[in-house]
Amino acid sequence: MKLLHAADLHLDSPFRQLTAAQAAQRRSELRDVPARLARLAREEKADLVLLPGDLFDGERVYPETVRALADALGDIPAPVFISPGNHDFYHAASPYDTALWPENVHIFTSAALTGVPLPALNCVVHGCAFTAPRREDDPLAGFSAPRDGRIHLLCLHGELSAPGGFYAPISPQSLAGSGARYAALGHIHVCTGLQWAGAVPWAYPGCPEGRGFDETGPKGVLLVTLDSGEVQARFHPLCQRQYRIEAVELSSFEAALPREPSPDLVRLCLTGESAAPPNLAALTAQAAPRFFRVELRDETTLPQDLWARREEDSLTGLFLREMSRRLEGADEGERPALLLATRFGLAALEGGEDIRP
Ligand SMILES: [Mn+2]
Repeated sequence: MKLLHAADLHLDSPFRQLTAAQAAQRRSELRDVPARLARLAREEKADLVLLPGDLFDGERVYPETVRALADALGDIPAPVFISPGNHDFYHAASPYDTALWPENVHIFTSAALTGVPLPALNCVVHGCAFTAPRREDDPLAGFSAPRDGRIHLLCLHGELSAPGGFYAPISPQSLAGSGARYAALGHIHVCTGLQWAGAVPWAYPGCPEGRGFDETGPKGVLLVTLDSGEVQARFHPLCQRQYRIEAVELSSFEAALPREPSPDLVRLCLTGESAAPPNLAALTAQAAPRFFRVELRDETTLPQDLWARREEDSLTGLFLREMSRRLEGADEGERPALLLATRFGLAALEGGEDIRP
């Protein structure tokens, strides 16, 4: 049996960090994820599609987004299960209740775990719904799948953690005690690959498109195969663009830029030594045409030989001694401001050009 497991699409995410035009483009690309997912399900001949929650980012969902999701899922020649999560929790006015959904799509609407038998696959899919933005109980508490020869699968949105969480804290013990053949989980935006709670395999696929620099690298879905006793989960990238964070030596900045424009959203962290702070505005303008979006961070340090001048019997020496003393005691958060202060101070002392932007 082959499963397609995807979660956390977060359709209609606002993409607030982008310009209005870029945000609209990203929302449109995100809206295309269900069609890509459906294509993959058809190509891979998936027997079942499990979507454990956060398909929508929030309450405000464009009608065209709901239509795009429903149409794409209807194009999958296999049963599809949705377990609404904390971002797209089930309620009477939610798209899960108001929209028309294709016949092959089953949406769990109860907070209590419910089993849906699929006799053709000799399988039962157990799932439940968030019915509010939070739930603090373990949706699996006390659950144990009957040993009836059928394949019992879980489709759940929640955090695998100790009790006390706000997002359906599923305890590793209750997962291990569930007797499931596979637990398709949603909520964590990083792909975990296949993990085990006792004898129960579980995974989070992560989100299929990154939406910020906290969601970097290739994003996608899991293709899970269940054969007699064997479970395998294969990550399949589905994203159109990636968020990437890369270090670039200031001295080779131009050479580090890609020749062909990159579709990605990239944060370049400038490294190396520089007496003056890099002109971020100019460098950003230079890099901008090479990426869908680029932002720069200055992580350069002052040249070592400049610090050697702290031995000088001069005002500059006195100033550098004081600043290096402060830098030694500083934590990571304070260092950038102190380095900038050192640069400003040196420029002022040496009569250099005013380096303020
Ligand atoms: Mn989520």
